[in-house]
Amino acid sequence: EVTFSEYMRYDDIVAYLVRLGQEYSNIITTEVVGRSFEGRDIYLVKISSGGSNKTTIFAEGTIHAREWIVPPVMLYIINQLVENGDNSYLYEDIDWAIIPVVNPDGYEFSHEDTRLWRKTRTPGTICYGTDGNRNFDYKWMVSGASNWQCHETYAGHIPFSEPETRAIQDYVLQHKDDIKLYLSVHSYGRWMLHPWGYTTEDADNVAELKELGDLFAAAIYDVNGTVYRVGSSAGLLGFAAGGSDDWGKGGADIDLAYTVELPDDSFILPVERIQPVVEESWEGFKALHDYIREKF
Ligand code: 0X9
Ligand code: ZN
Repeated sequence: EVTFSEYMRYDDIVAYLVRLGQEYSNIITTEVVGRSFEGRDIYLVKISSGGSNKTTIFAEGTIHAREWIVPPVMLYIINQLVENGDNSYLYEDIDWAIIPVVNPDGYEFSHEDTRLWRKTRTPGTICYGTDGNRNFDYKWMVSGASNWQCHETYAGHIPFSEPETRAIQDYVLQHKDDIKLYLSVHSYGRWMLHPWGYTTEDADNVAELKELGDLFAAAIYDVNGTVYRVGSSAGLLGFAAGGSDDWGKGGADIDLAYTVELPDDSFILPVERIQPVVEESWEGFKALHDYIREKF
């Protein structure tokens, strides 16, 4: 069963998703969209009231293993959409496609061995792992990424070298005409980041990106007073190319793409923080939905 009072292991997350898929088969389907390097199934959950080619919100999380607050936030979105009857309006016109854990190998490794593990678990000749969020094929390696396999931001020997990032690529490209919002969920720092990460030049639609980012931040602020900062990745955090958000916008042509950096000021949050963070984040995601539903 799902819990927001402790951090769940990957097998328990999958068991919950599969159980939901069986119990609420009219609105939720689970799909294995890829297999991690170590052979774990990568699950995508689709929530839809039916029909085809509907406007879709795509969200992926846990590309980075140590960001443990991300899985609960992803699961809370799914839980609230499916198990809370008051929320059915949120999938009336809009489909949701959610990959809660992109990097299950790293996530499990961060539980079993190295708590602050970030990368995948693909072995190199000397070191393990590629930074999934430097591995996407848009302006790959042009800034803020490493070609050294032992570095935390190792971009991989080629773009999309990782089965985990390829799973995202395959799904998103297959559904790119329907996906109107691309979300990459990370921690930490309370940032709502929009492209670009590879350059400090403005995106063509920077005004709209900022406007919607501000709506997200305002909805969250109203819950517990948590303050998010909104702006471009490179401008606020510094250069980092090969991120999934930049690829979503520049590679897959999804105009509205973001990286959410959840609270707090560490990768390690006490379990008492899970419930307040998932609740406030949910208000932010609902605000994003409302905008997308209105616009498309
Ligand atoms: O550096 C990252 O990959 C993200 N920060 S994290 O602390 N979660 O690692 C920020 C990514 C922002 N987007 C791009 N740079 N494209
Ligand atoms: Zn991250």
